[in-house]
Amino acid sequence: MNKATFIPYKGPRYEDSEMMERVDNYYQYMDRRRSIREFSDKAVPQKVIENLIRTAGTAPSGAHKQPWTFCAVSDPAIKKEIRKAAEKEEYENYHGRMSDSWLKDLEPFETDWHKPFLEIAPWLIIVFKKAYDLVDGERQKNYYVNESVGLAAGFLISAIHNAGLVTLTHTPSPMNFLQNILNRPENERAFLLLPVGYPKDGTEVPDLRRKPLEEIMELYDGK
Ligand code: IYR
Repeated sequence: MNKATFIPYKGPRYEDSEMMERVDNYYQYMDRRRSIREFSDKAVPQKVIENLIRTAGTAPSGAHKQPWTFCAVSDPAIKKEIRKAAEKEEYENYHGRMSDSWLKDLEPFETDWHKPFLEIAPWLIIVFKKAYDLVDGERQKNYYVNESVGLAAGFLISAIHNAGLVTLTHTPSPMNFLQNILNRPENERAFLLLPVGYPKDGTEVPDLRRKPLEEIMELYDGK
């Protein structure tokens, strides 16, 4: 049996007033994050992308299996190939595979099958989930894979926002072309594609409203 070694926890701790200020600032800051579909081609240093991915890798995961791989693509030839394959799938989605009610729900976002951002954004990060690990050719089970990789993707998105950069949670469907183009092993499945970069000058976002606290929180305080 593997026995864990335990070490003292060294996380931060704040007095109540500082905590109040921090949670308010963090909320205000995160509330400025928006999904962006129009990117500038301005370069982002590889070191920045590496640290964003390091941050994503701090997410909790089932039995600490860390069942993820983040592919960082800046090669224009690969980006072009990904765009071509994604647009082929999306064309089918928008011309028959998506239901009328789905298309209607997407109208406010003015999306269509064209995905130029896949070539314009300086980086594409493709998040893969590892359904299982391959250790010396043997399958080893991972746990709560979707939850774990979803959490890591959330950490990544907040790290991108913290860097003053923007992204879009893009899910071309089906996504198996990514596994082929990026030559990933058989235990990896594409989970999410995130273009990362600066927004195009003057880009606009839909005037959405986020649900207020009363709509997303139910309190059980015994009173
Ligand atoms: N994957 C398609 C369609 C799409 C679906 C949802 I749900 C969105 O929130 C946005 C788009 C596309 O990328 O256009």
